[in-house]
Amino acid sequence: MEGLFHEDLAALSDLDEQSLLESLSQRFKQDRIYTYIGDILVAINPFKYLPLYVKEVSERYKYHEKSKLPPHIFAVADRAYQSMMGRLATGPRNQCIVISGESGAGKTESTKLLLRQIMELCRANSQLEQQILQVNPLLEAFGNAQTVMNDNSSRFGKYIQLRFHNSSVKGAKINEYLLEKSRVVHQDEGERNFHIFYCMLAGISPEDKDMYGLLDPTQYRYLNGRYGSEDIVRKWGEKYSEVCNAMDMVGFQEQEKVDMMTILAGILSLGNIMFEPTETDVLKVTGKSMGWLKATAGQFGVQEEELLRSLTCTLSVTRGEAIRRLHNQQQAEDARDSIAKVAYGRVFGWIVSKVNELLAPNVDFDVELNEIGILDIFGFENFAVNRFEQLCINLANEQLQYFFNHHIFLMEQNEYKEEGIEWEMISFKDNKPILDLILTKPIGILSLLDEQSAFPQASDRDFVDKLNSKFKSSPHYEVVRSHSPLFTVVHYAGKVQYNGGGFLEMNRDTIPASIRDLFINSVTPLLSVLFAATISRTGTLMPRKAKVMQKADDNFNSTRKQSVGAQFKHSLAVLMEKMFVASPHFVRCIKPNGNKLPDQVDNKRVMDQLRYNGLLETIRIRRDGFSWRPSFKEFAQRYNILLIKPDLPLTKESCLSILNTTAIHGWKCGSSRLFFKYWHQEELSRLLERMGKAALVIQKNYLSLRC
Ligand code: AD9
Ligand code: MG
Repeated sequence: MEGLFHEDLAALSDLDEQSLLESLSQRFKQDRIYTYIGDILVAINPFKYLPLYVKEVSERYKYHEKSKLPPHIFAVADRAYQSMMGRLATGPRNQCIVISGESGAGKTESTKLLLRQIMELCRANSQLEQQILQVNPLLEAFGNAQTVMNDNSSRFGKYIQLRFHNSSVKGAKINEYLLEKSRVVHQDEGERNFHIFYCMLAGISPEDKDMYGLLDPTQYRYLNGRYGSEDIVRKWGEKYSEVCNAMDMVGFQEQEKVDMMTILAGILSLGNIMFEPTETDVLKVTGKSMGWLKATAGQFGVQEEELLRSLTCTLSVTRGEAIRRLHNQQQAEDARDSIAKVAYGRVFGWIVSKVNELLAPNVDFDVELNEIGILDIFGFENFAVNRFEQLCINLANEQLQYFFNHHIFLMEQNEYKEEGIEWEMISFKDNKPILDLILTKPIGILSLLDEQSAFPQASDRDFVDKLNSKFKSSPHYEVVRSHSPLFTVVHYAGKVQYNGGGFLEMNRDTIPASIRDLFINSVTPLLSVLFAATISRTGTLMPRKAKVMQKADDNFNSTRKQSVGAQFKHSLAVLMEKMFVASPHFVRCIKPNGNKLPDQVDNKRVMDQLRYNGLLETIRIRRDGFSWRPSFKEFAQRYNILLIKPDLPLTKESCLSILNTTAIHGWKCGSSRLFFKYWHQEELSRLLERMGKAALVIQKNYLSLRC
């Protein structure tokens, strides 16, 4: 029984699914939430405070030897940092930490802990570090919301790139992926709008409330009457001051903050405008709605009549002739909601680009910067109703699972084959066919969606019919017999039924020219900047003047606007490119139960996650495989000091001579590289360190002799 609850599962000789589950859950019951599988960290969300992250622990994990301390997220930070500094091993200096797990599994908390510890490790320029840490509360307030799966669910994906020169951080960049804008206008049962609305309403002073024209929270339709108890409101209020502090700290101007809050207030008022049909087909806005219209116009800094016009009709120009098309009630409501979504989306994009401007590294171009990237995306989701956004979120998770599989299983085992290492193949669940189902051109779900989105007359039903006819025999697709446009994708993490309703519109995401013009002419400076700017290919906001410097994006912007699906696909591809050339570190988060409760393990749930994460196969490959595979040249260059022969040729023979002087065993030699177990790196580092210390002593003795 003893070895069963081991800190490193890859060290166990015999393990099946049941004992893996048992092992993890026994550790969890003792509040040991972290476990290693070789160099991979498994983290189970405790859903309670644990004294694991205090100063003393943080200090202990700095420059430590992995095998001497219990598994910890801080150890991952340390390893990434040391590898970035070139202290641990050969391989690319740029690092990426990939955190995965379903919604509520603990990815964002892990990201925050990693960031904090990395900042601790490179203590040098304290203001920049504080700014980098302060970005999080700001992004969370605008980009997170309560869902049924997580009270603080990330509704956007982010890749944080920390840039270093030598040991100190010089700047940071945040890439954001696909904010779930539809949440601004609609939330399903048990869910909320973005945190910032509640924070603002709870924390704002009475004077500011008047200034922004805000009323009682229960009045706002977009908040759906879900405000909360007194206790919750107090917490929102505290969060608001935190957000305001963060904005000051990061460097937002006073006027920018005022504008931002005014736009948020405008979005809330806008949501309350209702339309009444008349006999003449012209929609009317009366009574209370008239009041909301006036309020919105004031808050957005636009003319009331023009706002009304852009809600109730569409103006299009055909062969030089302006044609006005009146909206019906549904179209007017859609126009209202799309203004709210686009305004919120632009504010969010602006915050991210502003943060990037403020955190951009202030160094000469010829200074080489190394990078640690941390990926925290939205986890796999399966709600009662799954929309276009869920498809994109789940696609991102498929992509990450593929990245993991590729690194851990494919690349490694291919190398064994190529290099003539004796090896019994370990099979794994390859999710490439699911990625292909969604991404392949011209016949993948996203391409077919684009094809249908290009037809103004096409309906969501047409789109789903098309999917049904193309994929009915695919093992990863299921046709759903229903009047609604439903379809099912069999993802790596389970079946998800999607509602195709709204897919075409969300994918097109066009803003009518009249709405753009309305906002460009706004007297609220920020609003007019936001609408005069363009959104870059990666989804970030680019003011017109920045565009001049971005030739590639310029070319893109001069062509037809890309669909949301195509943009997302592109930004994922760019992300993967970055990640494939960095040294990866994996953190696999596990959600112990669906109730968000401490000390509770739902065995079936956890087993499902272990299975779809492929953890058992991962244990096997980490136990039997060789995760560190330096070329002869890389190895000889780094470890020649062990032979005290600096001019050693960088050949296989030299490597073997070096290794023969050590007591290290269990490695193998291929035709162009060496194959090591994950723990060998630490053993070799220890030898190097000992050698370095010995060299110092010799130098000291030599100097004292000369004196
Ligand atoms: V989502 O895909 O964004 O919906 P995440 O990011 O995986 O999801 P998150 O990190 O937000 O989940 O964790 C959910 C909640 O679990 C947090 O709000 C905390 O209340 C709780 N949590 C997660 N990790 C820890 C931890 N290490 N210690 C204590 C934790 N609580
Ligand atoms: Mg999250």
